[in-house]
Formats: sequence, structure tokens, C-alpha cells
Amino acid sequence: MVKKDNLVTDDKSFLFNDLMLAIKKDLMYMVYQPQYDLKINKIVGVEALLRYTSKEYGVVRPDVIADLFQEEGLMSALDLYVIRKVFEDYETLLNFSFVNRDNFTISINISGNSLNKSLFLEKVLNLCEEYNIENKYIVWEITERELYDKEDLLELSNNIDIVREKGFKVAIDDFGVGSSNLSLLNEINVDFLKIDRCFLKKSDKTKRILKGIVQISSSLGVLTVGEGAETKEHTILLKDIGCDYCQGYYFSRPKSLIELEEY
Ligand code: G
Ligand code: MN
Repeated sequence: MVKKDNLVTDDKSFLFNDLMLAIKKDLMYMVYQPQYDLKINKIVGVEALLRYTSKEYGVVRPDVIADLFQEEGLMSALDLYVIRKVFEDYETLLNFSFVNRDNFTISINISGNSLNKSLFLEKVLNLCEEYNIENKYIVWEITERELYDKEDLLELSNNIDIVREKGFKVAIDDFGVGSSNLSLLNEINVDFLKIDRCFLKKSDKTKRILKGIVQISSSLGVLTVGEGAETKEHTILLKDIGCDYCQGYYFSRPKSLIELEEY
């Protein structure tokens, strides 16, 4: 498996070429991890996750792929590739018997930089038209780290407002890995806060912080998603503190469309 920290420069450029070729030949694929409503124990969404197994390098983690494309200034191209792949699966996903169309979302990870490019948004809207997408089903996930780093947060905040006005939803992803900057909730308007799994693994104190985050988020009308719940205890904790949704190995690993069909 290719991890971030053991890549040297030579490896990097070979791996990047391998990845470019994989995109050209469409060798990457999507898996979908279900999200559950903790009150009704039902699936209310899926997160689309990119997967690629290279003949040469084995499993290449999506964050490694994203980092390389970011370095090459090709993040938006990767985002658009992923979006198209998810849109290709859109009809199949919405037609699964476990889907309640009144309350279902498909989350897609994109970079905040992409959202700040008007050409990117234009391309996304064209893809939506091409694939007959109803915007309300799509959630754009942007990581907290990226939002925190942003000098142009105001611009991003405006662009988030624009996509939400078009009916899309927006999530802050991996909340807690960075600075857990709650004032972000003041600066940008989002629909979901996805709380990083690191909060589930630590002390009593962390659990109280987790509870506080959920309370603040809920009082602002932002739905909370607990990520990385691997055990029954994690799930009970999330439910007890009033977290809305939950995503993690305890309920389900990311699955291919064929595996989801059997749900
Ligand atoms: O950062 P983001 O939430 O987009 O990343 C989701 C990643 O976390 C995926 O690669 C997925 O396979 C992984 N993941 C999903 N659920 C769990 C879990 O319960 N435990 C761990 N360790 N990883 C998980
Ligand atoms: Mn995510």
C-alpha cells in the first residue's frame, strides 16, 4: 500500500504518471460508504470514495492521490473525474431499495480551491445537466484543514453560498484533525459537520469536547456526522450525545455498487 510519508521524489513522479494513465484508461473506481441516521437506524446517504489499485504500487490511498494532484496543480481535474464517476452511478444509487428519496444524499469530496474557480463550477453544472442530477442529492465535502488554511475564506464562503443557493449541500469534513475551529461555523454556512474519528479514540475529556461540538453545531442547525465509528460503544456514544448521523466500519465499510445491491 502506498502511504503518504514513504514517498520519495522519484517514486512520486512514477506514481503520478501511473495515476495519470489510470485516469486516462479509467482504471480507478468508486466505492460508497453508507451513512446512518442514529435516531431511526436507517441509511440516509453515502459518501463516495475513490479507489485505485496500481499493478506496480498496490493500493494507492485516495489522500495520496489527492496530494499528488494538488502538487501538480491538477486537483480540479481530479475532482471533475471523480464527480463524473459518481454521476455515472447516480441513477443506480438512487434506485436502491434502501433509499428514501425524501431524505438521501450522495457526498463527494472536493477541494476548496476547485470551488473557488468559476470554470470548475460551470463544468460541474454542465455535468449535472448531462447526467440529469437533482442538486439536492449532492453534498460537497470540503476538509476543515483546507478551510482553516484559506486566506481567501471570504471568497470560498461566498462560493459555498452560491452552490447552496443552487440546491446543493455542503459539509465540513474531518472536523477536529486541524484546529477544530468552531468559528468556521460562523464564517461559512454549511449543512453538515463531519466530526473526525480522532474524537472517538480518546479520553473522557475528548468525549466532552465532542459533546460540545455536537451541541453547538445542532444549535446552529448544522447536522452532525460522526465519522469512523468502529464499535457499538462508539455508536452509542454518538447517539447519546445527540449526534445526528454516523458513518464507520461498525455499520458498514465502503462498498461497491454490487455489494450495495445486496443490502
Ligand atoms: O476523510 P474522509 O472522511 O473523506 O475519509 C474517509 C476515509 O475513512 C475512507 O478512506 C474510509 O475508507 C475510511 N473509513 C471509513 N470508516 C472508517 C472507520 O470506521 N475507521 C477507520 N479507521 N477508517 C474509516
Ligand atoms: Mn470525506
